[in-house]
Amino acid sequence: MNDAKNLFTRFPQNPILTPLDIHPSMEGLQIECLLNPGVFRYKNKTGLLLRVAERPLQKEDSISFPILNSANKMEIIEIAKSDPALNMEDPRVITYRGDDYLTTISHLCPVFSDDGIHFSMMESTSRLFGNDGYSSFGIEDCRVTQIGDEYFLTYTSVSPNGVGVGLKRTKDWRHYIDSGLIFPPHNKDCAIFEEKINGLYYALHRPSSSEIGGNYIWIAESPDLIHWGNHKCIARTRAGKFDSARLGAGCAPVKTEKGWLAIYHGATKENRYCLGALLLDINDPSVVIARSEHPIMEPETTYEKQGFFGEVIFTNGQLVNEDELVIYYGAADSVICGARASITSILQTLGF
Ligand code: MAN
Repeated sequence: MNDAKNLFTRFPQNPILTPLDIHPSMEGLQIECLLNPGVFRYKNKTGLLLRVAERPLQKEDSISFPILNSANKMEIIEIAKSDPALNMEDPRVITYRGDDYLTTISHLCPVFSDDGIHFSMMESTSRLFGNDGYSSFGIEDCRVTQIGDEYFLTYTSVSPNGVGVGLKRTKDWRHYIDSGLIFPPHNKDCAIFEEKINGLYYALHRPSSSEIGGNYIWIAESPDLIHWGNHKCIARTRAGKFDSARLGAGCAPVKTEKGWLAIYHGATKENRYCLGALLLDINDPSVVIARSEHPIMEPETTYEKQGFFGEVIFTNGQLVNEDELVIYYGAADSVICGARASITSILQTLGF
């Protein structure tokens, strides 16, 4: 097996999008991070569904962050940094009086490009926001699966009820049909396959537990994309490796002659996020044929090592052009980047 740690060639233009490229969703908020885009093709353009993380301009002595209140209105919570009940060790999360909050609220914003490098918003499309008691802390990290002329959006829905997977669908990136939560908390990183296998839809997902069990990749099947069952755990964390603390699927696996190729992220307990690959049986994707021993991409550049949350490469969207896999990814939870690799070279690292 090949030990290559970086099979991907990064776009020379990286980062291709930063918070300065998008305007905030409302007055009083600023964009802190752009990250983890879903990817799709629409009207001969490349589309990215960006995760836009916002909060108010921060003051010296306090921390402030937005949440959606019970009337679905944005409300700002402000806490003095001197308050002993405040824990802000993790830049992403605040614990206050025993309750967890996020330091930013995320929504999803579609942007489009003719060349896959320069992206901008399109007048006729609209952003997606949290809109209920299951998304009052925002919606994040959306995978986009195209089936026919319809796009299925599976995203992380965050609220005091927990972190679950929501499903919306659209045909025009303007009108969205909401199907509610398809996987209840705690679950995220849900990627629906782009075709049926033996008459059923399949999805990778990531339930987790702080007690027995862990942050593992599971697979489920469904007759209708709404009701999911026959859950099986297909990839667990591995001590001493790049995926020792948690792992989660990228987007819809790629169909190859050797099987379904699924790119995933693996992290250590120090929160270093790298990419790996799984090869799944073409007729029964709950069977793992091969798995990366080493990362196929790891944080290397300054924009991946330093940012809102450094040492992170996180992908949940890609395009396939014959043998070329183009991934778009969030770097250091701050900016959007792209990279390319040949599918053949990834399969070689898996022993094929
Ligand atoms: C979480 C994910 C991502 C994020 C990483 C790194 O696991 O949900 O949103 O990019 O952490 O912070």
